[in-house]
Amino acid sequence: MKDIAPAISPPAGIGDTKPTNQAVLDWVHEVELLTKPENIFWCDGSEHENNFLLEQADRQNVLIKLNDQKVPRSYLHRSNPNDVARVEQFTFICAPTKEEAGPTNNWSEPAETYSKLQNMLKSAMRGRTMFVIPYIMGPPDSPLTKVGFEITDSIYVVLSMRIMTRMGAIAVKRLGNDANAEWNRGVHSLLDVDPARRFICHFPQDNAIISVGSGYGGNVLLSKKCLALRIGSYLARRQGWMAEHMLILGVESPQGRKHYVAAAFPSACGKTNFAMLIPPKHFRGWKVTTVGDDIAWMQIRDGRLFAVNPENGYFGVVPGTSYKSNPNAMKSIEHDTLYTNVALTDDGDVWWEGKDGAPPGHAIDWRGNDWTPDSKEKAAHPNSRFATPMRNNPVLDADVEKGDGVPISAIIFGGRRSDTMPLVFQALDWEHGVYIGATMASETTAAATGAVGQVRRDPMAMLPFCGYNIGDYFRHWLKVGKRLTSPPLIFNVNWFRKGEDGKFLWPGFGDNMRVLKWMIDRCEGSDAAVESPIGWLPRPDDLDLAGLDVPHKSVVELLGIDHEQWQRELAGHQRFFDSLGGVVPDELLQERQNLEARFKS
Ligand code: GTP
Ligand code: SPV
Ligand code: MN
Repeated sequence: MKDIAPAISPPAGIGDTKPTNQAVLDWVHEVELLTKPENIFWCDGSEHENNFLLEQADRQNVLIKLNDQKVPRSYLHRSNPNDVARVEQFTFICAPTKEEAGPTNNWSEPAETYSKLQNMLKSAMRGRTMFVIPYIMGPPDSPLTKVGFEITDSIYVVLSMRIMTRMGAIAVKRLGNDANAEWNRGVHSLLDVDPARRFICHFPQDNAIISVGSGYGGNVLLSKKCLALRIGSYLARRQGWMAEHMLILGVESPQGRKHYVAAAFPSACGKTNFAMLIPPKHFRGWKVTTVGDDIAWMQIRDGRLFAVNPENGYFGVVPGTSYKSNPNAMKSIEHDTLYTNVALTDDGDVWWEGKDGAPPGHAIDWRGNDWTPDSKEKAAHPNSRFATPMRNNPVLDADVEKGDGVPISAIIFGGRRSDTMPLVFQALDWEHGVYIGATMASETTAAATGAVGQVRRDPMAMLPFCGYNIGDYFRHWLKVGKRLTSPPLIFNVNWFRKGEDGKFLWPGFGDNMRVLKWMIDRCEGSDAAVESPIGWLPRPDDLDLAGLDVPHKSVVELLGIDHEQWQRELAGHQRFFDSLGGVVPDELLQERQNLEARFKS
């Protein structure tokens, strides 16, 4: 299987509906002159078009059609083995000055970078089709919604964008004919899928993105990390809203009281799973619904935060997904799903580590090699993904299309920490909550290339996604807090604490409802908590643990704070702030002092 494919020749009536906005036409013409494609395919997002492109992709060996009896209307794509995750070291914020990009981003000078990329793009699409994808991010009637256009020479990108965004005519219509309207320009080319020529570059001041040399997810679906988070966060600060790496879920009590919460966990740390949670049996009558699983755009209205999910689909981690861990995800990916880098069974089904049932006796692994249960290699890549429309989710929230967004009662931060961080605690106030988010850390995962399992600071789960100076980002959070008269409560969770035996102490997944319930009770004014140096903590009795098969001793450990570990943690916060070279706002430096003082008193 491959990423790069020759030009396709669609019949009349497919791929020939040009948008009318002159600014778009001029830009496309410019990219055409540079990249010299064989032809241009103007996407309209229709089903007819999608079916045609799926058939072409199958014929070109970019996709494999799966067994229609097993997974109807679904396909498998294998990316180049050198191209299986985001590449943070090749991701750049090309703001006018290095200072604007700040200490956590790679920066390169915009004029030089444009010229370097233009050189790479010269004739890069020769013999290929250039697809023009109009799309919107956000519900059609939301004031937060943004228009983007992505040019790409990858048919896989087109098919993925149709799942992940509201694509085609809807975007052309929303943009209209105003040549000065705000829209994002995204150019993507596979080039030759060579890591040596792989760059993901953002030009926030021009609302522009250029991505070359990759065919993988977060590097190339420019709507997602590039626009909705990196450029999004830059626009959000200037325009007074927030773009965050957060899931959004609704939780309704048996009495019919409903809250929405937003949660920022780093990549592959449990957002999709938490957003689709099924409460344990004991919680009869409680309902959790999904608004979004990866990105939240939030605005302030009447002193409260309201959130929309800008996306239209889920690009989720496959391994570990099962009817046991996440039945709603399993139902979502049973049909109309585009799989990347999972294993293919002999009967045309998909398989991955952690799927229900016994492994197949033989399969083709994610690299395209023979695989048996005796193989040393994994059948599915640890960062293999599904792209599936959010409409497939059986617990999709009824207000997912609501343009005004849903009111947020709580914001949750959380990382993957085998020690130090208790199962849950609550911030003392907004500023303390911002400090907790700013000093968050998590073990690295396969979602980005590089070492896995290393603890690194990942403020608000935005380290790889904040499109400007992180100090200004912290200031923006503090400023938003001042504008909120009913701010969400802020919590921190850790599903990943381990005991002495190296095993997770907490069962996670559906049982996270027990923690969610405590947080919702706190939002409703419950006083079931004790104050500690790090914030409000539940006592074991404050959590509803009925029917849970976890020893009391483990629960005590999960909710405990080890002072020695926390002294190390405090030193880690200090080192992190020091490493940012003076951009950290005074309020957060003060919060660190307060935390230290609380441990001493
Ligand atoms: P991105 O899409 O990369 O932003 O990730 P995400 O935050 O949506 O992560 P996701 O929910 O896909 O989870 C990633 C991995 O964490 C999967 O392997 C899950 O099985 C595992 N995981 C999720 N929730 C839990 C949990 O509560 N406990 C444990 N132990 N593992 C979990
Ligand atoms: C992440 O890495 O946080 C993702 C997957 O959500 S990707 O879209 O590939 O960035
Ligand atoms: Mn993500």
